[in-house]
This record gives sequence, C-alpha cells and structure tokens, in this order.
Amino acid sequence: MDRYDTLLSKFEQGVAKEAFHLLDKDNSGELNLSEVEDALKFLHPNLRGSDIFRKVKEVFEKVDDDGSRSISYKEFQDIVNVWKLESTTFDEYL
Ligand SMILES: [Ca+2]
Repeated sequence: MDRYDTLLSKFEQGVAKEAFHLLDKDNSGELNLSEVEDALKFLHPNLRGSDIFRKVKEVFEKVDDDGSRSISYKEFQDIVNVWKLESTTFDEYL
C-alpha cells in the first residue's frame, strides 16, 4: 500500500480512504470547501455554523498550500493525522 509518513495504523488508513471517497461526493478526487464543511459537521455535530466555518478555514490553511481550495487524498491524510493528535475521541468516528 501507500508509504506515506503517517501516524495512522493500516486499519485507520483504510478507514480514512473510505471516508475520503464518501466525502468526495462529486468523485473529483479532491475535497472542496463544501465537502470539507460536510465532514466537519459530521465530526462536530454540536458546533454552530460560524465555528464550522472557522474550522473549515483552519483545515484549508493547514494543508492547502497552493491555495487551490481543494484537498487531495494525501492532504486529507495529513488532516486526519492532526485530528487524531488533537482528539482522543477519534476512535468514535471509526
Ligand atoms: Ca470533490
């Protein structure tokens, strides 16, 4: 499989890959703003719209270096790594 530097286990990588395909609703191979927004709403059902918007911006600032406003699977893995580090509840989403 892929040899990305990742903190994720093989199992988690598989889940991340499936999640990416689920989130990529238009099958473009990349996640756009609204697709990431949907992901964050799912992960953080209690957050209000403005907080979700802030998090979407954070995600793009972290990984979207070229400002393309889309996130590839490789970049998505980086996000999942960060979420895993920041949250002890990541397992709940698996
Ligand atoms: Ca897409």
